[in-house]
Order: sequence, then structure tokens, then C-alpha cells
Amino acid sequence: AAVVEHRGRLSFPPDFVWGMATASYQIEGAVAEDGRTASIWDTFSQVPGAVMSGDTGEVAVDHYHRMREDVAIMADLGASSYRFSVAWPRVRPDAGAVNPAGLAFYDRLVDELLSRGIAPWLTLYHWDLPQVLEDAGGWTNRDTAHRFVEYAVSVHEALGDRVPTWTTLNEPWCSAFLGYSAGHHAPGRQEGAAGLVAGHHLLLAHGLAVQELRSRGADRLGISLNLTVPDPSDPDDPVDVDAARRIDSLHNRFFLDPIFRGAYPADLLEDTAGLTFDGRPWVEVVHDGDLAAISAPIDVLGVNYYHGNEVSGHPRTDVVGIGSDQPDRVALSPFVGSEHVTFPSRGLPVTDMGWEIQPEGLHRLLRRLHDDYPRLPVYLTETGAAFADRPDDDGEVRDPDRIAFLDAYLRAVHLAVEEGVDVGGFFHWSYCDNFEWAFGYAKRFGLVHVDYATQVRTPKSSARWYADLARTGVLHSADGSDH
Ligand code: PNW
Repeated sequence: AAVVEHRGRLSFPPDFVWGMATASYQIEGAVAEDGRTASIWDTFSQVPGAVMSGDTGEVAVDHYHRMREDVAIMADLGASSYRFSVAWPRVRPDAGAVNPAGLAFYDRLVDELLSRGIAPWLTLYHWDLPQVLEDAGGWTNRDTAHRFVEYAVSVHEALGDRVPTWTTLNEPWCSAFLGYSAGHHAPGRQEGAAGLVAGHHLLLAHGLAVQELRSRGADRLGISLNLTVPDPSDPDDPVDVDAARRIDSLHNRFFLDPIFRGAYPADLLEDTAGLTFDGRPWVEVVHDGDLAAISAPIDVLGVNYYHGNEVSGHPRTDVVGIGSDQPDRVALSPFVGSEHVTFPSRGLPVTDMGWEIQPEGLHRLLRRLHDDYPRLPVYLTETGAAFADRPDDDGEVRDPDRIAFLDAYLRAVHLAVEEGVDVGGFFHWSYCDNFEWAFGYAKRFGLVHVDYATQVRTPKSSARWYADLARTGVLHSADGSDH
């Protein structure tokens, strides 16, 4: 509604950050080079049926060997910041001693970015947990949080002098609930309340790392949460309203409330009170002092937003993808204790992921964060869309659908900025096509097309469009009449 009205020529603030984002396992390849050992994604992607077509990140887009070329392309496309993640099993193989050869890659990457005027934005954990830690229980083991702090310190000691912004975790909702409840993501465990336990230990890892890096002088620390906007199918039906509340609690407030209010939401605790892990109520993993650590102040909030959902508490068959649907595995709900909830289609257009294109949800989400939580600078650390992009006969990759998607989502961001929400920048997911987790190479999110047979990179038409936006800060009206 509001966003649809928001047409015409729009200018973003001059210091608005125009970024691009990736993650280590999705792009690097070179999984056994320079001392790197296995992560949970190396293991999971070998499990038959876990990843579409049996794809793995073994080669990915070979970024480990093509880093300079990739940074040059980003610079050419006008990126002012690059959000990347560090692979824990490169820096501390088998979660053991620091591996200088593994750290050296990120040292070179950071220098390369700086030499091209691109600000590095570093994510410490984008899902590649060392397999040895999973063998000891992974994120359901409290010790993993302490091991994360050790690892964070070694990265900060090496790069803290040159990297201004540090994100602890990317999307702990996915790590916890897709990894340990639904099993759609590594480590593929389908253990109900284990997702809540993993979620708590991820939050603890975040909080402890924030405290430790803060004491070492870090002054721009944050986390990237994938937040959603749940709308009850029928706002007058208490069953649908309750379903939407449950999704909000498990997807949004389970993370936002401990971080910003130092407490888990009362309704979530009530809904999940009967759920046990290892024979005990899950909530017993929350120790005295944990919430104080988790609520250690942060400086920036990263928001990853793709879509919201209509939510119903009734059985429905006219449903849309919620992102976790996986072609080759039993579909289990990631929403522990609320497995009855369904996600009816609103009839909106969808991307190649089956995700609804819903820019007005982004506007409402930004407003809600502004109204309900401390007013930190917010960065969209991921937004983007998968489409079935392929080169035309002339070699050009034309993706007008992605341009239309970005135009709509950025109008939503602009509206929020006009209304006073402090949004500092936008990172396109992704810089290039890459390993899309359970979907392997079948889904293309990049501004830059990758031919996986040759590793040739071709900027799509959206990349030229984004470069123009990054250079001018101006979104033009669709018909170009204001040029
Ligand atoms: C995010 N879900 O992943 C990640 O941060 C990226 O690594 C990823 O490539 C991108 O979004 C696109 O998927 C998600 O099932 C994966 O709800 C799955 C879900 C959400 C986010």
C-alpha cells in the first residue's frame, strides 16, 4: 500500500552504503587448501538427498583463487562496502590452533578491498561450524559458544586494525531451527527442541563475543537477523492471530528480545514450556548471567529481509514456500511447538525460491524495529531475489525481474528513511551467483552471473543498474521520465 504510492525519483542520503554480500562456504571452494578442515556443510552436502543434485561447496565459484578478480568487479560496480564471512575451519582447523595460512587469505582480501576503496564488513559465522565441534554436539553443546569466542578473538587480532564493522552471526534462526529442528540445513538434525537449545547457545556465543571484542577495542559490533513479517490470514480469527503471534515469537522475538531487552518473550516460554532436550525442559540450558551477556550493547543491527508471510492456524493446502522447503527431504516445520501453522498464498508474484515479492513488508518491519526496539543504526545486510538467469545469444545476461524487485524493495527502504528510521545502507544478496545451500547451484541470486563450467563472471543488467544507483544515489521512476 504505502510503498506502491512511493513512486517517482528518489534520492538516498549521500553517505548511504551500497554494498554487496557473500558467505564463505557459498563462494570460496578450496575446501582442503592451506590447512582448512571440514565444516558441517562439507559433511551435510555429502549426505544423499540433503542438497539438490548432490551439489557441494567443494569448488563453488572458486573465489579462493579468484579473489582479486572478484574485488575488481565489485569496485567496477561501485560497491562502497563488501560483506563477507570468514570460514572458522580455515582460521582454526578442527577448532584447534590458529592457522596463519588460513588467516592470510582474509588478510589479503581486506587489503585488496581497502586498496580499491571498498569498506570490509566482516561476518564471523555464516554457518560453517567446524565438523569436530558438531561431533561434540555442535550448537546444542554450550561449550561451542566459548569456542566461538576463541575463534572470534583470533580473527580480531589479525584484522581488527583494518575492518571497521563486525557481525558476530548471520541469521541464527537458520542455524538453530533449520539446522537442529527441521534439518533442512547442516547439520541436518531433526530434533525438535534442539533448535531452541542451539538458538540459546548461538545467542550466548554472540553476547560473549561482543563483550570480548568490545574489551579489545571493537567499536562497531552487530548481528544479522533474518526477520519476518507475519500477517494472520484472517485478522478476526483468533486461531490465525495466535498462529501469527507464534511465528513472530519464534522467528523475530526469540532473537530481538534477549538481545535488546535481556529476556526471552514470555509467550514463547509459555508455548515451549513442555518441550524437552535430553530429557529436561529446554529452558534449563539458560544459566544465570546468560541473558546479561546476550544483551551486551551492540552498535548496528543487520536485517536480512526477503519476504513476510500470511500465517494461518488452520490446515491449508494453498501454501507458499517459506524458504526452508526442500525438494529431497521430509518436510518438517522449523517452528517447534507450533508445527500446525500454515503459510497460505496471497497470490503475490514469487521469485525462483517460491518466496513472495512483498516490499511493503520490509517497510513495516523497519518501522516496527524503530518503534519497538532501541534505535540503533540498521543496515539491510541482505536482500535479493533468485531468478532463472541465463545469458542471451549475445552473451548478455538480462534480468529485468531483479531490477524491478530491487526498485520495489529500495522504495520501501527509502520510505522508512524519510519517516526517520536510521537505515545506513543496503547489501545486495548476492555479489554473484553461488551455492544456495540446500538448493545447490540451482538458484541464482547474483548481480554477477557465474558460468559454473568455466567460472566466467558476467555482470547482469541488474549489476549495471545497481552500479548506477551506487554512483548517483538516485532511484529513477520506472519510465525514466525524470532522467
Ligand atoms: C539467507 N529460510 O539464507 C542467507 O544468509 C544466505 O546465505 C542465503 O544465500 C540467502 O538468505 C538466500 O537464501 C536463508 O529457509 C536460507 O527461511 C533459508 C532461509 C532463510 C534465509
